[in-house]
Amino acid sequence: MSELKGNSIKYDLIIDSPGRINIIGEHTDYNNGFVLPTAIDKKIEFKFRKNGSEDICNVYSANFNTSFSFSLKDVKPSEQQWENYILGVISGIQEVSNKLEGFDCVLDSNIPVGSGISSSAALECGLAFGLNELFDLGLSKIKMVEIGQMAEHNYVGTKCGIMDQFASVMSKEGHVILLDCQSLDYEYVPIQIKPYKILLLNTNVSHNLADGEYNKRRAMCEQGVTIIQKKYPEVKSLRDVSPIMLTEFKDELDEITFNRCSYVVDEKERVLNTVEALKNNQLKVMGGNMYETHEGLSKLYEVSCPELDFLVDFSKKYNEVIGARMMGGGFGGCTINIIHEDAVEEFTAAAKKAYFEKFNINLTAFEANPSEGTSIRK
Ligand code: GAF
Repeated sequence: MSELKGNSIKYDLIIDSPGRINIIGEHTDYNNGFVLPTAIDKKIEFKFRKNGSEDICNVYSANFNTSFSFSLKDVKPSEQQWENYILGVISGIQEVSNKLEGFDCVLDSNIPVGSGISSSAALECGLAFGLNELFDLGLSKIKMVEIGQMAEHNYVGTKCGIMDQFASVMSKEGHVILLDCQSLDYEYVPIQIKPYKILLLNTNVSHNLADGEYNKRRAMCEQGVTIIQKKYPEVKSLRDVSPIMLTEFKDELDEITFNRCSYVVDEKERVLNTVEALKNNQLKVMGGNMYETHEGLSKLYEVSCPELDFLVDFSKKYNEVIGARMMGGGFGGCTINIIHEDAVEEFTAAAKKAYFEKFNINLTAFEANPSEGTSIRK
């Protein structure tokens, strides 16, 4: 296995698989709502080669300097969580194809793990994409997206929606994707926001209650739907519920479930409103919506944390920041900020200083540029 590390080895194929941002539409994907994500210029590089074996596969992660091997004849969940992202994808491919054979794969990533920009989807989708190419599996892009999502459900244990995998595979440079998570219809919307930039501030915290809490949020939304269905049987998900309809259930739903549902139905409207604003270059409207989203995620959906709230509040002191919010599943990771290009340097330095003073943790910051989805390196 150690020879896999060698740079002199010849690989058959190199794949770049990106992380993603999401302008707005958080925790809406598994409620069949809308999202507005895109891939960014942070990615995992995969080098692949066939190794001539019928079934033995070797995977090496350069970042963690760790490797593992498995047989295609015996794919099952592992105790090592990172291996499950890989094994889950292999298992998903085996459900639809018997063409896999032994391969070697070397991974090298510049996506910060646990930062809410979905290194996990990049891992799942890059693997599916690469193996599809290497073994000529004939999988459609949507099939690869679904295989990635199911790896997360069945092997990792997070009942995630489809946004991250969809963004990782389907994105187009310079655009965000308006994705309808119910029909999977989508539209590429240009994102030309000059003189503004997209700046991510990474709290560098990842509170470990995240996974269980994510699944609990999903279950609560489904519970809410079950109660609403007693009066409105045609309602299939929170996608079908308007803010006014929801108020009819204020007494029937317990307060926490009501708050969770209330955030989701409002967020659905905010995504559509934000797309119109973006198309009409009303960037301050877009930014205002992002602040509202953060408020909902923090107070009603309760997936924020003190570090994220601090950074969003801090951004409000700067007129040059027109919108900010926590991004992704929550409980840590990054905030996404829309900031005037002239203010990036000063704001970043001030945020780093204030954050360190408050939490004794180093903040990291980087600009995110809407980029192409998973692709073969030419
Ligand atoms: C995580 C999940 F993987 C996504 O499906 C999505 O629900 C997101 O959290 C919240 O919007 O990234």
